[in-house]
Amino acid sequence: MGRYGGLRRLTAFAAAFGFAVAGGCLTAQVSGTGHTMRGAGAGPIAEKVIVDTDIGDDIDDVFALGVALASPELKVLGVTSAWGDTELRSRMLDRILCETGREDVPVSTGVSTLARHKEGAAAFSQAAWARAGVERKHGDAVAFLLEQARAHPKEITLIAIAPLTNIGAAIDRDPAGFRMFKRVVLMGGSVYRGYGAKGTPASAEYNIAMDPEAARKLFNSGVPIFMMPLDSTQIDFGAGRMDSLVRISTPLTDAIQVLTAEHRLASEWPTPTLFDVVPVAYTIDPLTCPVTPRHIEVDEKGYTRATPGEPNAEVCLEEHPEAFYSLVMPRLLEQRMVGTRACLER
Ligand SMILES: [Ca+2]
Repeated sequence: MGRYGGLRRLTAFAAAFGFAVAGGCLTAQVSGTGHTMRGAGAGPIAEKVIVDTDIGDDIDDVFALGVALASPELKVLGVTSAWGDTELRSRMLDRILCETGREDVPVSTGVSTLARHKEGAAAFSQAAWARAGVERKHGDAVAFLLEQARAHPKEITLIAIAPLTNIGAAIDRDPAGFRMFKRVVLMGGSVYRGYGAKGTPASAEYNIAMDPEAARKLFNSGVPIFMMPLDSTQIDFGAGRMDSLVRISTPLTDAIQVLTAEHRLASEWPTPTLFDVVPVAYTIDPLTCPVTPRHIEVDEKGYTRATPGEPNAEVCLEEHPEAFYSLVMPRLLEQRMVGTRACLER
């Protein structure tokens, strides 16, 4: 998810928790030596992943998807849209995949939750860019998740960067099929640190709080969980790194700039916070966010507390911005993903 990037989220939570996103300048090198991209065929077999995303609200999902697509260590089997206007999210995903020449990656539409909540003006901050894409029909995300899990038993990492509604629905529909996922790596929860600087008490984090029941189903599903909560994901992109994207022009970096501008107009956040990129980076290299076992309980308001008991999640509790950016920045700046077709609705 995101931070409470949109006004909807702000009005819902900011007053309650009084957060202020840390705006500190991080000093990681743009091009580190710790994480270099392995060439095709040079490393181990690529990890099969599916990304479940609420792209279009906050800005971090487009970074997360871009890094996943630009990483030869990952084989993206598909992308599923989650939460809110899932059809429009799928249309946005189609456009990104078209622009980057990755139309081989199938897009499926998740459970719409438009009936459940009112969309605020900022909820789909990137709707203009999304609506310019070509409209078409998509398959059902829940069916796709279960088909893929059964087709590749214990091989797929599900990267969950949205409210967990699709995942809850998949568990309801076919719990044994869902257990065929190798693991879920999620951005979600808040164990000790809430929204804001270190020391801020735990928050009801958005991806969990929007659908706590689905989160509980996931934590009880029996699938190994790797959890990247607010404690480790409030990593500011910063003005300097935004500027570095301006110095090149690829379909992905151009899209990020326009989408960041759209998001800024809607949310007034100056620079992106890369919450959702942390689980992608972790999936590529676990040293970017080392985990420790915890027993996590999800309450009905969406708090995720560490309580005594048998561990049910591996949790990254500290951010590691230097390792994170040494992996992320070369992928953004050195990729040259280019599509060959027109991607806009005429
Ligand atoms: Ca998200």
